[in-house]
Amino acid sequence: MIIGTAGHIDHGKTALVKALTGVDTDRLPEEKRRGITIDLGFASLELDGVGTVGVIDVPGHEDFVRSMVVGASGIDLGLLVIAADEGVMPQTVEHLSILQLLDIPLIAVALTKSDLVDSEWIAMVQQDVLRLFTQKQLREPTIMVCSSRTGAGIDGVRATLSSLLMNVARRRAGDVFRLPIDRAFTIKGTGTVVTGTVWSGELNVDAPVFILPSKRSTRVRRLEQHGRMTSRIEAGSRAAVALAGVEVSEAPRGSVVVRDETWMPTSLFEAVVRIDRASAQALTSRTRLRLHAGATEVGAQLTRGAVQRSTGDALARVVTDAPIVLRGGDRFVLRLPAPLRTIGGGVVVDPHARRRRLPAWSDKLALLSTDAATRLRYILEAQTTHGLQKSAIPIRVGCTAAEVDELAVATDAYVATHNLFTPAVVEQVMASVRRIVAEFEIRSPLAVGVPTRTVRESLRVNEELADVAISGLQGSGEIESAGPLLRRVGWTPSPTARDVEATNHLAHDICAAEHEPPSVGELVSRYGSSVPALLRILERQGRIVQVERDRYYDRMALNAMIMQLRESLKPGEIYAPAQLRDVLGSSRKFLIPFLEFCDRRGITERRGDGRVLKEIPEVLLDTSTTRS
Ligand SMILES: Nc1nc2c(ncn2[C@@H]2O[C@H](COP(=O)(O)OP(=O)(O)OP(=O)(O)O)[C@@H](O)[C@H]2O)c(=O)[nH]1
Ligand SMILES: [Mg+2]
Repeated sequence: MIIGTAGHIDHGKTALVKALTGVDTDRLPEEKRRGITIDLGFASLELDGVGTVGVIDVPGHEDFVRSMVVGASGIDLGLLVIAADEGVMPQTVEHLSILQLLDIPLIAVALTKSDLVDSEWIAMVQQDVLRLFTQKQLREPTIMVCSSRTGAGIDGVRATLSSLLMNVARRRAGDVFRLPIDRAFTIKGTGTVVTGTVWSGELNVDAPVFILPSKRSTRVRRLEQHGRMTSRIEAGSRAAVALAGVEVSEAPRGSVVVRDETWMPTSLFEAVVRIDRASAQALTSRTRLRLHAGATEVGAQLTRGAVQRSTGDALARVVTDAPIVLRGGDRFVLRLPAPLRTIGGGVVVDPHARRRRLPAWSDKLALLSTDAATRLRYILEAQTTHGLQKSAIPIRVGCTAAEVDELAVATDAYVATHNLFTPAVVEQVMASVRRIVAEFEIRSPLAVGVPTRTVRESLRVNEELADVAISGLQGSGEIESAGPLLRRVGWTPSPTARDVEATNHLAHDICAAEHEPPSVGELVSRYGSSVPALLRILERQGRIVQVERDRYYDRMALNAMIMQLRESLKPGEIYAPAQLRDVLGSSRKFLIPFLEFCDRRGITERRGDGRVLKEIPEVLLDTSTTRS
């Protein structure tokens, strides 16, 4: 569990952390000199019934809000510190907004410096605090009155934190590992060490890991959790990871340690955003914003789609200046650079969005109710015929691997071997298959079916989706396959009387020409465009054999030519084309394709330009039983 402080400058955050833990987290010389916190501070707190809790102390100064966002990301409880003498101040409000945008599960208020004011004043400040939470539509917080100077109320703070954290749900088990790096330094003898809050998953010593977005791969040398050496770190803890063979510069704040290879950096994502009304009006897709996600800060621009009137929530496409690491469901904060202020934030609904027009608004997407099933449905619809790889879902959608099947059921997704598709897309592709087959039947009434390959090529969709659609139609008894062909169940070719007559002409012409039959082209010019289909009918009847792409032979004539070869050639001896021409009496134009046909059938074998007759059993000579 992790507690993060929040609150206006000088309101007593660091003093309260020290009163609770004994640790002065302001360790930089500049922090000591100026008496303010500049960078994140870390301490551990032992809480009855909870165990060791990590504490992150953040700066309150308005110039360091970016560090505050880093510290507040991934915490379980936001401790909003308000000095009783000053009450609610600008960064009290801004920090509270950030905790809310980051969806921190618990927010509690510590009213410090109670030694400086009387009880009447405290009651007044408490009212202000409650009003602020109401304005932000936040649940009424627990308010703890205390003084770090006198120690009054400090035990009460400790007890209240215990009871609040006891009821916080543990992070999901079996999730992918992620640790956003908030500090990186070198320790003599150990090398590069990075620290951060473990957002999800577990990690063991010696595990191979990656640093993103640089994709640098490395290995875990040593681990510390809440300041103690350990062999394993877990979600919801503060951890230090010693990385093998990595320079500090290769693992800067803002990069992320992950283990699974499915993590990928992104610079285009889709999100639901909520921008405060005053800023929203001036915001265009060219406005340059600062985006804070986890420990990362990056320049970004966003294009908003339809806005929901009541809440101001909008779908948005966000383009970042540099690649960042995001997961479905991640929260982020948006700030305007000049004047620097927080204007809103959002939740990632598709971290790896495709370039497209944003879809219409759906109420399910609302910032505060976007769950994993909603995100999966949204992504699947965006993926259309591309489908969504199952292995990518835990990161893309933001769920554990164990939840994937359940989510697929919840969204009615069609589950193929590797991908998920929406039922609508499967139905749409099935309709295309029906249309392609029907059109083919109309155009080629003599065909026995459409080559399955032709159907797949015309569909132009993910292979797996084509399979799903075709086998779906086979399953429902609409379509059947016949060898490499597909056809409507019940389809038979329907030759007309003219076709039958033309077939006889063709068979006759090919037979009469013996070893020099006319080409398909010549036959088309004699009898018209149905010739190729009619030839295939003759071929299926076994009356003719395709010897080259554009020429069929009468089967009897072809067998006679092969017999001629076998009778005239001595096995083992090489014959040049000229000698073979004399044997067969064919001109070169016919001879070469015929010999190549014989090579393919294993009757002859090529040696240089010449041929050797192969010893083969008589039975294989029947050309109708083997197809090229
Ligand atoms: N009287 C009184 N003074 C306090 C108390 N808590 C803190 N202070 C004083 O208030 C000043 C600021 O305290 P810090 O704890 O540094 O405040 P902070 O919120 O950490 O400030 P930043 O980190 O710079 O935002 C210091 O001089 C503290 O001694 C308190 O309970 N009572
Ligand atoms: Mg401080």
